[in-house]
Amino acid sequence: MDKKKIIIDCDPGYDDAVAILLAAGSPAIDLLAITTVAGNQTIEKVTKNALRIAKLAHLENVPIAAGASRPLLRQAVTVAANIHGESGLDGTTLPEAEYKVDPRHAAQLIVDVVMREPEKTVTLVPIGPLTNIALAARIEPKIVDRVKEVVLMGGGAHIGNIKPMAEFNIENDPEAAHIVFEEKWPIVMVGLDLTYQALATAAVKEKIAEIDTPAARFLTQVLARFSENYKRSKGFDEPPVHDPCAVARVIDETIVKAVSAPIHVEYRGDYTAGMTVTDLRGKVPADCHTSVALELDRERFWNLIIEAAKRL
Ligand code: PIR
Ligand code: CA
Repeated sequence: MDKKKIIIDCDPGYDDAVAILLAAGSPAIDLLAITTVAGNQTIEKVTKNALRIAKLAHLENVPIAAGASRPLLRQAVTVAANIHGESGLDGTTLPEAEYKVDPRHAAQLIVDVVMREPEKTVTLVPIGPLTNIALAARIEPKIVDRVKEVVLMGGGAHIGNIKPMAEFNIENDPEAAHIVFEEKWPIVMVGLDLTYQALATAAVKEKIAEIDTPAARFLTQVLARFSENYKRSKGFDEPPVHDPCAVARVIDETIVKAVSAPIHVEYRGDYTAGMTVTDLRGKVPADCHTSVALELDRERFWNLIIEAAKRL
């Protein structure tokens, strides 16, 4: 089996950590690079977290580059300390990272990897605000044709989380999201419609708690704190574990089913800035390059994570 080559652009973050572990522990994935963006926490904090998660997951040979510390036009990201804590991973223990961050900007690392690899072999997996991806597309427009696909966690066809109709990753940098969605690369939007089906239930947490590996012990801490914070801050009985859904889509597209639909990002509305306007009325233009994930196979999704935790 040919492994799927991916770059993860992230802001860890509890669920970003799960996504990185899933990629690291999946035999179907070849993780070429990790890049970071300010989102759940500041760029300094999320980059440090990425380095430490990578250490835990034996990813020492994967380059990690820090990227945007703020959105393209807007002043600053609204960090999600209510959900992810002051460090971005409060209440978890990780090895100290001694390995170095790549000297390149995240956007440059993305460009370099996509231009180096054969055409249409690299999938971008953005799971934070889209600032680095927009910058990469502007630094080297050729990447748009070269990338195989962009499978992102963000947005939603029917609902938002940070605002009634806007999801955090899009709402933090709507202009960057607009740039990314208007480029003609194939995009799969793995948004809240899908990730609200990926709830860390008590049964799931029990299964992970039974696994005796460093990654599984860390995952148990992650899911415990994520659950508490989602309960306190949003009233959810079980937390939606968003980001690994995008990685799962790359591993096996039958686990995360998507339908073709035009999607545009609203970036000017008083109430709707950050909304991903998804046209699900049915008649899809032949040149439509976007699709929206709507249906998760929960059992197979959690099995992917459990199997990855066993391997790490
Ligand atoms: C999750 C996130 C931000 C805020 C809240 N309340 C919950 C992060 C996750 O890491 C995920 O990538 C996305 N943003 C979900 O909106
Ligand atoms: Ca994230």
